[in-house]
Amino acid sequence: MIDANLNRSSEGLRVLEDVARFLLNNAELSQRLRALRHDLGRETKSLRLGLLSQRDSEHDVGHPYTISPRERELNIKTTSPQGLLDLVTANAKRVEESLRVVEELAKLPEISPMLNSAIFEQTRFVLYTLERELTSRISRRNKTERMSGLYVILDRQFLAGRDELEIARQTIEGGARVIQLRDKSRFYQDNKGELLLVAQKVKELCSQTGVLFIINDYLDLAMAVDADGLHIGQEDLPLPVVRRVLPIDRIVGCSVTTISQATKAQNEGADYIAVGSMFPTTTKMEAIVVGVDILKELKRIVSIPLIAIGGINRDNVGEVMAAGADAVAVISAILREKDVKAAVQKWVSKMDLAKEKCQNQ
Ligand code: TZP
Ligand code: MG
Repeated sequence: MIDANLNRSSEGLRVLEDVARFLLNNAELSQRLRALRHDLGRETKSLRLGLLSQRDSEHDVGHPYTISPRERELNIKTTSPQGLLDLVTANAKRVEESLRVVEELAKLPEISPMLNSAIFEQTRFVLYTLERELTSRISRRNKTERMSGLYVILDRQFLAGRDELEIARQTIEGGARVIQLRDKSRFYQDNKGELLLVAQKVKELCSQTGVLFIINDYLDLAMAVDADGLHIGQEDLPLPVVRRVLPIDRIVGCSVTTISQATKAQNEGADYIAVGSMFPTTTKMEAIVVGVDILKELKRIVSIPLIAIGGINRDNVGEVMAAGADAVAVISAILREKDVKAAVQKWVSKMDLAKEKCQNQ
């Protein structure tokens, strides 16, 4: 039992470690998982020869080949993971359960002199936290992978009386991939109930069409409407606080103007960053023009998606994409158009062309 369960736990840990390393590109998580696997190996090193000499896999009644091929096939069909999230959950549980078995065995008087039960208990608790972090990363990755193309910010100020839902519909039909609801003039500040109704309708439309739905600034609204994520700036609630409050599968975007703000945001768990202003803009009065070149530098330094923002129009969007933007966020250049759908369509084809050009270079 000890041999089988130590094998189970180190194998399961290796699966989790490789998911963190090769699929999530997360050095920190994969190192923590590796450290756990190595610690366990060290703890049980002195038992290794004894355990191996007791091993008799061929006569194990649970050996996979003791059951019929048909039964085995059925087993594989019913227990196979449906996706990465399933795979991680199954392996985390495998490790947690096998650690628990060794922990209980280590309490027996004939085993306790050789194995310290408390070590297995501690490891199990470390893994509970790691399982949560891995699950959170994977469920958010399903969203951040969609963070590309055109990101349209719906700000009431620029709607000139038009209906948010109608403009959202046109934006989506035109081909935008992300919609953010923004209330910079704080029109809805004292009327959150009304904004909630608007947000619910836009969110419903986004869910039906597979478009990401982000709320700007208002954490309460993002929670109430179950948005895909929240976007914050440097003066909003701190990122770690937002991260702690939001459900683990919701994304957080952060506005930055410098390299150090960008690395800080990434380290604190931002899922994407909005960099800008790329060019002069009259939309945000306090905007600092940081220029396009910062994108090239950030591309080398951070691994989360980069959203370029500020003063972007159809003439300069190619330059922004060539510099490394994963997505482009726009307010005025789209919302000032009468025919929003047609405007978005033109943007999307321009961006597709620019992307093709980048890939051919
Ligand atoms: N952050 C930096 S610039 C900016 C924001 C929100 C305004 C972007 O609006 P526009 O009209 O696309 O320049
Ligand atoms: Mg803000």
